Amino acid sequence: MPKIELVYFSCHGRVFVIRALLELSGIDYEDTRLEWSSANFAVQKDDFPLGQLPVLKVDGVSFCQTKAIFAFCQKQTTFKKLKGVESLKADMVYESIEDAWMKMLKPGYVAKAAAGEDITAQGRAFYKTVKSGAVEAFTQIEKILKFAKVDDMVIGGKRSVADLMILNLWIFAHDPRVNVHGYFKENCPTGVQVVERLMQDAKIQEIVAKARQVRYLPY
Ligand SMILES: N[C@@H](CCC(=O)N[C@@H](CS)C(=O)NCC(=O)O)C(=O)O
Repeated sequence: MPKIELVYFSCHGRVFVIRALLELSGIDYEDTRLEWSSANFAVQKDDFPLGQLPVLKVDGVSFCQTKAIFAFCQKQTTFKKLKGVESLKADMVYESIEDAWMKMLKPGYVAKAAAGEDITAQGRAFYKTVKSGAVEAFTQIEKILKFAKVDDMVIGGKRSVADLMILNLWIFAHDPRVNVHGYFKENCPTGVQVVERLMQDAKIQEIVAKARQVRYLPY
């Protein structure tokens, strides 16, 4: 097993599912968390392949790009292997959730950029805008879960990254700044069932309890 270090900020941002994957598979890795605006990040920025995070160091060699890191970590998991169509379905659900989530986030980034220099005003604009897109996003997620005939697991009997993506959205919705868990509950009841099923696992409960102590985004 190679020596793995995941370098990211001290928030969930792009890596909640990646950290959860590694932890649930019992993979020993160094979880390096830098402060968003810290001297530490500024000093190391030039050492990162494109000056951004996440970066995965494998036996000391750095790699960037969330999707590439995710794919690598997915190959290391101890999750039951999915068959062809199961894998297609899990990926379809995962990608659909990501699309709906990005559609909710993007106008928030536009509003944040237009809010001027004040970081508090930026945060306010971001979260207000994101909140206004939450019902549509969760309704869309429910639609794909229903289409995929999900009950309480995306692939019955096999945990997949699609289940973790739903948990990721649930954690995002419960972040006190985002605060859209009521919309999640109302508009994505199948997602709630998936989270409740995941939460029957003590390791997931531990991951969730720890995750809820951490901000989702740095602003
Ligand atoms: N395409 C890259 C984008 C990475 C990215 O935008 N990282 C942000 C944090 S989420 C970052 O490092 N921002 C700090 C900076 O650019 O100085 C990926 O998917 O990993």
